[in-house]
Amino acid sequence: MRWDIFCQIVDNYGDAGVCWRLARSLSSLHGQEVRIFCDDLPTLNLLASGTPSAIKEKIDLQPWEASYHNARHPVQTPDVVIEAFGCELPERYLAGLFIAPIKPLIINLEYLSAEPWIIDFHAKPSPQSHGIPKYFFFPGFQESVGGLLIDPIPAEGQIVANHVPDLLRTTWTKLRSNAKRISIFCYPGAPLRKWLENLATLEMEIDVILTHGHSELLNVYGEQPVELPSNLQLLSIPFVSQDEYDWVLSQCDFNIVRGEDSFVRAQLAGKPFIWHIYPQEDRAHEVKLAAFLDLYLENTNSELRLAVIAAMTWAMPSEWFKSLDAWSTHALAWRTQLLKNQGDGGLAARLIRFTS
Ligand code: TRH
Repeated sequence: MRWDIFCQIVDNYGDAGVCWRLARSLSSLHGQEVRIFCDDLPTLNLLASGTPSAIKEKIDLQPWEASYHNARHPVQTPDVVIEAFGCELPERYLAGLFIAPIKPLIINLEYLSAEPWIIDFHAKPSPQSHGIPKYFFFPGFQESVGGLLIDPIPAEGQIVANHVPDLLRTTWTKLRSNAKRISIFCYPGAPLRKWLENLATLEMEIDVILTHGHSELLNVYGEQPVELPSNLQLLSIPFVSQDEYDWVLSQCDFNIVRGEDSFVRAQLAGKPFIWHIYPQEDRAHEVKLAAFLDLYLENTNSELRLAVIAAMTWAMPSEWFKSLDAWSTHALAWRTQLLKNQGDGGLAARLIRFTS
């Protein structure tokens, strides 16, 4: 089938991250023909830059405006149109669909959620006055919803050091072999400075990998630049490609992640993590986090449960770090369970089945 994916990058990288991962899955795993229309091609290209060229070359990346030409004859009608995160299709593109002899299916690809209510809304029609069929599609964890983007599935465990991506080589030479390794990718509201200061009070060596922009974030928080005891080493890395970032997650003992894509990747890395969920004004994010924790902690004992909840709600590391080993074992078991649940191919495969 032919797929047109519409991607509008609002403020962060998540929209591009999800669209790219979906496109590569549809194309490389399922042999679909995919075009992405994006309003910020440089960002999309940056994320995609680490993807093997044999995969990348098959996906047609176009600026948003290129979709307007659809109103000309002959119309290049896709079979499926994806509105990522409910972005609105350009009117001139829609106009082309009106005159197309065979109408595509439009899919409103929603935000990932672990909340049970999505089961009732997933795959339901969204009737439009223009008459082109449109459906809601909810990514999620349960069997009866849209699934997760799991491609590419990272290898279990840590990869040997000689595979270090070029951009990360200098940083990797500074890592200490006995130190715990933590990567950080969170939103500005996190109590990061206090968290790191507390982390430094633990009697162990810890290397902290700050993703792009986070060291600046740290110094903005306090009047003084951060000065921490030497058991804690802070290392900044540049913005890397999506595949390279996945690799970083797999190399750490603990990760702090944020929007939907890094959240899923942290789980596939099989490592403990804090999900710094995107904060919403009406505090809807707290309900979403609780729904995820209900699933994630279903089979854990009360000690680990309390430790994970404390960590995910930004309690200081000294309160829960002693549970890291038990949490690591759980994270691996959760990864196995997740891959089993998504054994039907996850989101990309479920989309194909739904639209075929
Ligand atoms: O960028 P995000 O904060 O995106 C979020 C989410 O989509 C959220 O649901 C939405 O409401 C909000 O934006 C507006 O986080 P996310 O989803 O984890 O996406 C980050 C992407 O960037 C992911 O694909 C990983 C990638 N990435 C890199 O490719 N290189 C890097 O160096 C880093 C740190 C991330």
